Amino acid sequence: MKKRLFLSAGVLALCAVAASALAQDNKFRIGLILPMTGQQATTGRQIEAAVRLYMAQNGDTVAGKKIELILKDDTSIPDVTKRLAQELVVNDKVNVLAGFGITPSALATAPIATQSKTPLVVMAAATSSITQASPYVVRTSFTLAQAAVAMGDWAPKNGIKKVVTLVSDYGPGIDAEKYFKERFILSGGQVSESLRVPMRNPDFAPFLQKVRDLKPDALFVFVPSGAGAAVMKQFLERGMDKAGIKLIGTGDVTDDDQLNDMGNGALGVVTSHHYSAAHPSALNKKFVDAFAKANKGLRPNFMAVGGYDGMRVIYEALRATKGQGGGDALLAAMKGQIFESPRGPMFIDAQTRDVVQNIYLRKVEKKDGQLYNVEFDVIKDVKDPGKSQ
Ligand code: VNL
Repeated sequence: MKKRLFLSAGVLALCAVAASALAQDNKFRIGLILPMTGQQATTGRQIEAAVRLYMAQNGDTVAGKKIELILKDDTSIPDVTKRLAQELVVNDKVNVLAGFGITPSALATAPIATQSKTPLVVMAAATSSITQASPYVVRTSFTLAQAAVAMGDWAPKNGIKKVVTLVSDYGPGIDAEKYFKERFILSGGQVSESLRVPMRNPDFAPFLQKVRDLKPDALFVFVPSGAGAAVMKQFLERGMDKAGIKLIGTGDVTDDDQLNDMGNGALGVVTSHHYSAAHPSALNKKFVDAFAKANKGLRPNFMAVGGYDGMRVIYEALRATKGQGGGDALLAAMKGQIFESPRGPMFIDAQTRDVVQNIYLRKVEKKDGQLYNVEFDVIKDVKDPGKSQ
């Protein structure tokens, strides 16, 4: 018994030595947790491609540290995300956690960031409350509140008085519904019904039938990236456009990952969002071209830009801390970063650790034979409206 105790103490000591050797080697480890399979796989594919592009363009050595990317597939199951994060922190000694395709995955992992003092860079998930779940969360994606408020202001000024809302029934959908509704009603709009569809394996048909019967001026939609094409298809199949019902929403529904395959029925759909592959800047053109070249012609969507900018925030924090900082120093160096993204100007609000950025109004148009979200108006430097309460 004594001997066994002694042995396990020895093993433990060895582990501790190995762990501290790992922590002091010349590597900087990024634990990237993404949904690479399952319902949210397109989000994982887009972000992984963008992260690898950023590394290819900016090198894999920063402030004398070799960047090591450790990619894990959480299949968008929050319990799996959390377990993977724990393993990455304890076994791999990652310096930063990044990725997080959906809100429940980010929320499940936030306590691990807090306990281990590890910065957690949210590249996709977009419910306002995520940054409040841990002081170590930094976000480079967007919030649904940011995008939905812009549509709530635009719609009533453009002949849309009566709306039905249809959202995915979880964090970002509930935020989209709330912030759209609040602004829309403030300008005299009327929301006749608010419908919520299950997040997993949604069937939009019965909901769309209901919308058709209610005959609003427009249907406001939020569905997560990857589900937009199914909504569009069923909207058109039911002849809702011909019945005079417009489709509006946050830009998740006309996601650049799927938009070009949605067909001409998508023409004219107006959405509000922070990123379009058609954003007319030199930097974005370079980004879109390089991304397509490295990925068999794939067009980057708003998930990709969240991943790309997330890497920028991590690289610059490592540079600013000269490769010597722990989690707290890295976090401090992430706060307040200001730079030009392919989406336009953005910064990380030092108080909230959330992204401040332009929100654009865009209309689906054909350009060079392809469907794009063409920006026609902008609301500058939008802070997350979900932080004011
Ligand atoms: C979320 C928000 C996910 C917006 C999305 O696609 C999206 C989220 C996967 O916070 O879960 O488009």
